[in-house]
Amino acid sequence: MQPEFARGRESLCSVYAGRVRIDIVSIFPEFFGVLDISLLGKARERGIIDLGVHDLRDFTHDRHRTVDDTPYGGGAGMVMKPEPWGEALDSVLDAREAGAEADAATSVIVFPSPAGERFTQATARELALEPHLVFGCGRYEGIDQRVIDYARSRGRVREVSLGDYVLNGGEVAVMAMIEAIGRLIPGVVGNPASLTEESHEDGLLEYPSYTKPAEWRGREVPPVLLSGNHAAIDRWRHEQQMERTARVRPDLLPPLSD
Ligand code: JAH
Repeated sequence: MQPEFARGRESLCSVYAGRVRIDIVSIFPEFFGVLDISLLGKARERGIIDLGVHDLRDFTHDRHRTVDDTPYGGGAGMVMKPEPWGEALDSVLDAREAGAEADAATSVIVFPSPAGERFTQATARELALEPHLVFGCGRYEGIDQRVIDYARSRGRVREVSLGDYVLNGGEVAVMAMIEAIGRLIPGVVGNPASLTEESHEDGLLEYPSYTKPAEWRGREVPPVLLSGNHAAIDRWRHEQQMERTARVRPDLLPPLSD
């Protein structure tokens, strides 16, 4: 039996995949409080996205709630211990498998890492189709590798990087990924056309946008946009996209052939 919100939605959007569950494991669960007041907060209220944030330290058993230890083989910094991670992942995945009659094939477990595959709009589109996402936020020098190996026995694991820079932990990366994924889930963003018109959806950077007034501080809106000639406007916007992309992100253009 489908819940009421899903039935109402199907008539509006035939690709609606149903309720999406997102679990986050972090030593800073409070960090994700802003998700309640953002765009995604509305989706949660409407029952489209079901979010669970879990404190990794709740899965420790010592007085100091220890989550890290020194690295085998030596080296700088600390490594996240496997035991709390094993219990946290078991807790989240056991609950899912019991409640949704799901199995290991159902869940995607995402670990943000500077050593992961690059997160792109294509990654966001893939993950927006999944019914269950688990985000594991590492800190320090990373998580004991056996945790990632164990996670592969409990779901499909993706180690993903937002870009070639190092953060202090996965939390900010997860926030960015959830925003990119969440807005692609039907019903989260009001106007679906605004999704496809964004930068990257067609592989080019966006054209520049203007609104009223037609002149501001001596700067005029390009006259073609006031012409009412929609073919000319489409052509101009495409030229702008090509020019911007070639100038700022030539890596996004197809390779020049000889
Ligand atoms: C740093 C765990 N590509 C962005 C990114 C993602 C994750 C991390 N750093 C950068 C990170 C330390 C510990 C994850």
